[in-house]
Amino acid sequence: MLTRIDHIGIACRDLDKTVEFYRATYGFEVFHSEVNEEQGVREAMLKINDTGDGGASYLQLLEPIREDSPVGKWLAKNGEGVHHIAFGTGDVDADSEEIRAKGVRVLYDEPRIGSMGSRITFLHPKDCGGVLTELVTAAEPGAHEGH
Ligand code: MC0
Repeated sequence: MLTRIDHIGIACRDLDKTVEFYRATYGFEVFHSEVNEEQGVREAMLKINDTGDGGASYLQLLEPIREDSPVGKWLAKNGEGVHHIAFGTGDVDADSEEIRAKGVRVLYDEPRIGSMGSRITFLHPKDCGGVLTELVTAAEPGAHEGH
């Protein structure tokens, strides 16, 4: 069951500059940052609030580390802006199978590793009204306490 907005992914060209914009404008601080080689991004997670399901909601700022990565390709075509939305679930495997059975293309056969050790998959934007949609199951509580 999808129980929260886990994050909104925002594509940017300069992660440090964008982090500074969110800090100076809204007071949001970096909770965690990492490079995800497989996804081709350097990212910063800004925690907005905890949620009633034991998880949290974040803004995820994404800078491509390769031009031919999903975010690199998207930036070249669209410029900076909202890249995807992610829903949180306690069971990404069950939810992705249920959604696949409804005829929506799930991009991965098995969930892959996302931010902070989470397990993630994506739904094709062309089957979701133009919105690239991610499903996320967070790592066990305590596995990642930030940075
Ligand atoms: C592409 N399209 C999008 C889109 N990206 N539409 C809405 N939102 C997006 N973000 C559209 C294009 O405009 C194009 O439409 C069509 O989809 C095909 O796009 P393409 O540029 O030819 O690229 P493809 O087909 O090679 O790849 C698109 C696809 C890919 C969605 C399959 O980007 C993908 O696998 N994304 C999932 C992984 C990802 O995004 N990783 C980065 C975040 P037209 O009409 O022109 O045909 S990593 C992340 O977020 C992790 C770290 C985490 O959360 O923990």
